[in-house]
Amino acid sequence: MTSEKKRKISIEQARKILDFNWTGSYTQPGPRLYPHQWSWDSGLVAFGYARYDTSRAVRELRHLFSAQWKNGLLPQIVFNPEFGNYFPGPGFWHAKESPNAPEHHKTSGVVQPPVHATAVLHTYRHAGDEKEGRRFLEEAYPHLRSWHDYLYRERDPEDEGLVYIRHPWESGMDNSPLWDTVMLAIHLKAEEIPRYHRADTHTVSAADRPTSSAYDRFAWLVRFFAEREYDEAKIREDCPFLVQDVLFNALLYRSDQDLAEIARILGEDPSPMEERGEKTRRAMNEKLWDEEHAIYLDYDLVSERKIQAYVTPNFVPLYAGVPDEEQARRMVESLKGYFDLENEKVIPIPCYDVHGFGFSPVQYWRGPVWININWFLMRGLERYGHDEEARRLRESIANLVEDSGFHEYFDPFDGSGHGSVFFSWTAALYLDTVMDEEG
Ligand code: 9WN
Repeated sequence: MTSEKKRKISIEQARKILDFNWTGSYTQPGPRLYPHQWSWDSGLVAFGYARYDTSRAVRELRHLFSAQWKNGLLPQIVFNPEFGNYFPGPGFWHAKESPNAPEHHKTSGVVQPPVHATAVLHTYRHAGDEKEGRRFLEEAYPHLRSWHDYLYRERDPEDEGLVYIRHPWESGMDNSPLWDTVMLAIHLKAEEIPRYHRADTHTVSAADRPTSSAYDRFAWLVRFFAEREYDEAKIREDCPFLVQDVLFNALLYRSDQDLAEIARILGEDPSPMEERGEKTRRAMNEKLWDEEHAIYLDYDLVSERKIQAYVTPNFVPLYAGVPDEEQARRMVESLKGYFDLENEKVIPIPCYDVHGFGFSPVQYWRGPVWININWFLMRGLERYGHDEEARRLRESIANLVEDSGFHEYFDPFDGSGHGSVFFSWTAALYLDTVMDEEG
């Protein structure tokens, strides 16, 4: 089969997968493993829908916003009552203990990376009908403002410009080596471990998923939040997991800029968002930048130390425009140590240094290739004018998906697919990647 024909078939398949996972109001990230609505998945699939059906992107984001908490928290999961087979479900979260929980939806009580203002602006720019697009901007704007207000108010109590996450699930990279030292410090006695039944290990290979000791701590943290009725001030008093994460803050900075742009389009004052974003950019460069390795590092607020885990999502500040030109040039050099950007045929960038301690090619977030991280990095390389590297990365993303299928993630050595099949953001970002090339 010619590569052109292969691409045409894969584009059709990607659309079919998104249609298959579309429930009528949101897109399931993966048909069996992830039946509910996930926050950053919804933001990311909007980039695929923007290529062929912006009204779907509008409905996707609208459904997520309809589950926003009264304090602005945009939940990681909006539960669909039709599906019970996911742990932890609403009965474990007890989100209704919070006076801020939404009335008409059941949700989890944590968040995910803030890609939403970026997704909304992108959807608007691709909307065929200018009036409809503008109406959506008007509708989304107050939700986005209160989402960012929540983050800066509740997650940046010292007013540093950096927001913290309080659970690995909030990072979107649940099982990353980034969290190892923090999780190690959570000592649990047998009687402190909540009783629960996992659903994930019945659907996909248990060996690829987080260990049960990681899940014990995930579940324990959820119970910790519920016991404090999701009161952020009470939680931060003694929560053992409080991390200023690079990916999260980089995406927030990017979203701040996009929210400022939305304000400009709507004739509102963009300066509060611009100022807040600028403070975040500066703080990332002052506090999180690692001069020696030319990468940004996460900061653990509990032990008051940088987390020395050199994961590739920590190069995503390139996508957001956080580094200056010289920092970016050094970052790209450093990134080349993780991936052969000179070689056309290789598989895209793994999510962790293949020589890093605790690397695994197949374990969830501990080394496999994720399409969203590669897509951010590709856009980052473009942003700083590394066009040739960006082009190679684009080709390798496209080739991997065309050869292996629309999996959740991939082994960086042999390209085999792992995790959920028919994974929505793989399909959506594949579409955005290859259709970009075709104009
Ligand atoms: C917990 C849905 C989500 C993604 C995350 C990914 C995975 C969930 C899980 O799936 O996390 O949120 O059950 O492991 O790590 O990034 O949003 O696709």
